[in-house]
Amino acid sequence: MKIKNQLLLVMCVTMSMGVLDGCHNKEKKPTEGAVQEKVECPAFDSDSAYAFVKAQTDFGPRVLGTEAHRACRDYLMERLRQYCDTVYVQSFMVRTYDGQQFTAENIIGSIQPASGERVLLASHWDSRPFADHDPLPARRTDAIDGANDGASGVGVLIEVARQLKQQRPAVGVDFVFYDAEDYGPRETDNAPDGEWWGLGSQYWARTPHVPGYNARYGVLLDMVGTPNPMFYQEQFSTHYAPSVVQKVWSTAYGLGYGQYFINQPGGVITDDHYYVNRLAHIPMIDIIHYDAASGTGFDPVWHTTNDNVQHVDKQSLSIVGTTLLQLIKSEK
Ligand code: AHN
Ligand code: ZN
Repeated sequence: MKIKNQLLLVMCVTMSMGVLDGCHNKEKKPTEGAVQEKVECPAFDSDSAYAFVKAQTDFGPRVLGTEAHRACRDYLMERLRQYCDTVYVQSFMVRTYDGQQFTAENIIGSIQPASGERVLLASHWDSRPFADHDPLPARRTDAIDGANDGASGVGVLIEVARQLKQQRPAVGVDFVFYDAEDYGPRETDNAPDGEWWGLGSQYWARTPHVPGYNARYGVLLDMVGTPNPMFYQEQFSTHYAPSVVQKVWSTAYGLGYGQYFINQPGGVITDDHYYVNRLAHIPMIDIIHYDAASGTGFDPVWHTTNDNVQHVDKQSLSIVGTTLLQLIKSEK
């Protein structure tokens, strides 16, 4: 239900930044499987990434229509202006399953926007308006902090952007923070049929920030802050973008992260990457913690009031961020 469609283009203010020295990853010999060649890369700083996660949750739940949502939008734009060359904001109206209407905003930061060779990195930045899986029934109408569910991926990506500012990639990179991912119906809602999750990515995939936008591939992060994460190969990812799954999992393996990036199929998850694959036809995968034994398939704090920053693990952020930096630096 598009009532308004604004596209704001904001040029980035150039900041003077110190230049970091090269690679901090030790060379390691692969023992099995196809491993991507290691390239020089900047060091992902997990304290910095964690601070970017906490800065988001400090606003409170970033629920559509709230002041925290507006304030966090401004914060994310500021961070992208600092680390990217060009920042875009897409404002559009969404209608949620319960008949409400909200302004939603996708926030995009681009490095080397003129390059025709691009990689898309994304996460959602909104937080769920209700903790419908909370163990305490009385808390199930509370909004969630979404430290893992939303903020973790965004925090990793801001830190990746900060590192790439210090060591420029050979390709263009777009950081896309999708809004309105997590306003899907509760199991107890009698929702009308419809595609109620991923509203921001659906809008973006139909109306990209740059007309005719394309990328070599995309990587979505969702719930990457779980301690000892288990990144099984999500099945829409394997279906639509098998070579991207191979590339990312072998890159992680080469970095010594084989125990976290598990070479086995995971869930079938209707996440933002689904719409990017289906509607924009850009091959995109989802790096998402999956635990078949947890009941929900996700982290135990998923969609509860316990999804707060204390449950976000710095090492998990580092595993994902280091893998992304290696991936980007291997693109020629
Ligand atoms: C469903 O469970 C329908 N979608 C998972 C997408 C999601 C929700 N990611 C974070 N919160
Ligand atoms: Zn969620």
